Amino acid sequence: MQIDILTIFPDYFREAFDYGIIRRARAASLVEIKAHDLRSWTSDKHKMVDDRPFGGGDGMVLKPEPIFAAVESLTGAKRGADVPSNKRVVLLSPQGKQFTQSTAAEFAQSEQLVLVCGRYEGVDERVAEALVTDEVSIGDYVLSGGEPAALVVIDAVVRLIPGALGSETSATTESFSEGLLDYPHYTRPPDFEGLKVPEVLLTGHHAEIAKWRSKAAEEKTKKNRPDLLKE
Ligand code: 6GU
Repeated sequence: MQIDILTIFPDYFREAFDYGIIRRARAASLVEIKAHDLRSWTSDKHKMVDDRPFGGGDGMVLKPEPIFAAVESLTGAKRGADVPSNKRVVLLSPQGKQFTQSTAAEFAQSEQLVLVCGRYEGVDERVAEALVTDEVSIGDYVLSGGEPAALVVIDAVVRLIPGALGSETSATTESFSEGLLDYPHYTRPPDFEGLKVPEVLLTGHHAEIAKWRSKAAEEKTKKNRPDLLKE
């Protein structure tokens, strides 16, 4: 997979992909990740990427021309409708559809992912209307730019690329893939300052342990994410 990030802060991503699973996936050539400076697709001498909003109001809006030019040079497609089905062009914005584990699984199937990071008070809407294949948000809060969201999306996607995780089963038993949160995990010591590990986990009785884990996952979900149980 090729991942291209379009941003006015390419240095934000320095070292971001040098750790853990993403580093391993890159080293194994499962994914190549590049951060591109949006300003390199400007054609004026001041390298302007933003302009004032039509209709008035506070703040600046990212101009369409550099973003359209960048996406065309990275994907070969001029419009979202012309982007081949093995590629995704994704606008990261608080107005996007909620990014979930199933979005991550879908994106993990693609050969190229272009992530467009929004900035300032917004991005010219023609990018969402005509250029991208998807517009996603990572949650109901406002970030000052799409860059942290790009990191989140890349992490969630790369670990789902076949071969990126140590064991192929670990992605299917974790939180959300079954509609529930993950079960609680414990390691040594069995008694930490009076805080005990549930007895059943120390027995080696695999059927009982599986039963305990499934019940504990349900209880944890009821406590922290009751919304998931209603689905
Ligand atoms: Cl993708 N971008 C910004 N700027 N804010 C967000 C977001 C994205 N997702 C949640 N909040």
